[in-house]
Amino acid sequence: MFETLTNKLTVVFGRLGNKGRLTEKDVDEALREVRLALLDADVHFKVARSFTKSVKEKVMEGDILTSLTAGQQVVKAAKDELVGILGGRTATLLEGTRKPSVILIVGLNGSGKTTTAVKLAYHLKNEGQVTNLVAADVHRPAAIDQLVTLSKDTGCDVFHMSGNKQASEVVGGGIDKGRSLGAAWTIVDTAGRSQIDEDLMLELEEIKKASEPDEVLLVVDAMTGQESVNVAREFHERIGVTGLVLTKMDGDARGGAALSITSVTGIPVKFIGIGERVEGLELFHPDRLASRILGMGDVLTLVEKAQVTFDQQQTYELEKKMRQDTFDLEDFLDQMQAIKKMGSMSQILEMIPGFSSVRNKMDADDLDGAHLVKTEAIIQSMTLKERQRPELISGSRRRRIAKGSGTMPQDVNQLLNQFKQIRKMMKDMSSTRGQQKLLKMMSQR
Ligand SMILES: Nc1nc2c(ncn2[C@@H]2O[C@H](COP(=O)(O)OP(=O)(O)OP(=O)(O)O)[C@@H](O)[C@H]2O)c(=O)[nH]1
Ligand SMILES: [Mg+2]
Repeated sequence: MFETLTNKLTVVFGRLGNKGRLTEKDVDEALREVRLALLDADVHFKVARSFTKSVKEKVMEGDILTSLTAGQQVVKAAKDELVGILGGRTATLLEGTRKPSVILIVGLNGSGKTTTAVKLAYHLKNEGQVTNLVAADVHRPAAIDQLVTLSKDTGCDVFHMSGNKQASEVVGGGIDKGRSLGAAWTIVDTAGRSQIDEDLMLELEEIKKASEPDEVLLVVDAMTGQESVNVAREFHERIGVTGLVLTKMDGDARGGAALSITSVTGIPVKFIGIGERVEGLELFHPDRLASRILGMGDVLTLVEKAQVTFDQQQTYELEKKMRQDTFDLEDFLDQMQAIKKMGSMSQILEMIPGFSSVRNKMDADDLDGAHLVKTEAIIQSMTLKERQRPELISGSRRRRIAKGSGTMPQDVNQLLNQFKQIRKMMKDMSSTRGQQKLLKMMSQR
């Protein structure tokens, strides 16, 4: 997400952040580069202009040029401003007073409405809230099947009707169904069109009247560029939009346009879609995204993802093993497989502070595919005893394992060394002193 932008900004701000006192010219030059990088990422020109203008003003008003940490303060001013552009604070879903609260999902054709409806149901269900879905796209014959199939993994009920039904009728039935299930949320997937046309708007108005939604989420494909700003404006004028979902933020979309929407229309972004899988939805946190864009990482999201992925019992046992120093290669394999569930390795690395600069030097394939597959193959070629006591692995065993996994003895060696380091790090971390050290490292960011 925003790789190119992040890379450019990391260079500019990295250079600035390392400087003590600054001249006005230093700041102007840096901000000029920032503005070009923003425009290049398709951020709306007015937004880019007002961003650099505000940062400059803050810097000059604050009289910070002569400070010994001037560079860092400029970076901080830029981050605060970026957070503002992205909407300031995290916007949560609007709940109604009656149950279920109704969420209408609207948007252009192919923007990701159906996928988002399912992801959102999965997200809410994971939070322990009963949620049902309604298939109100009555125009495309395959639409109902698509929703039903995608929802299988969520375990949420999908309401649909056969025959020639009006969308608003289906919605009414779906809300009744939600009520009978005791649902907290009913999510309505609606039909899209290739352009904003009158029929669609009339139908949506009818659905809105029939369902009195608490939340109207407009799904916007982040790849559509500046046009997305107009789409948002028009939907908002006709239907009244309460929140945005930006989808396809996983690609290196020049998603800057999408980022300018809030600033231009005043509608907050509530979620972002990052991938086709049902887990690929994140709450939109302006401060965290700003950190990520500026190459400062996003440790909080990473921790939350880990919490969802690892269950409590597993975490407890892992901690015990770390404390007692009995973590073995069998556990390592389990962990690796669990981490894979958190998302792609490159997505995870993106959230680690400072990693964006290292990441460029690494081959994405190496991160996501080849290397992990190799590591897994090596561990799988070991006997259980070897996994539990890697120190048993002698030269002849090493050759056997390499042969079994289609790798070289050096690869086996490398893995064993890596594992030793990880084990040592874990032991350190599980001590109070190690944790204090880690906290100190993180708080210095
Ligand atoms: N990479 C990526 N693909 C996505 C994301 N969200 C949706 N898609 C893909 O985009 C395509 C269209 O998604 P749908 O959910 O069918 O879009 P829709 O708005 O319901 O489409 P219509 O009902 O035809 O208007 C599908 O191939 C999805 O898998 C995302 O966040 N990232
Ligand atoms: Mg759809």
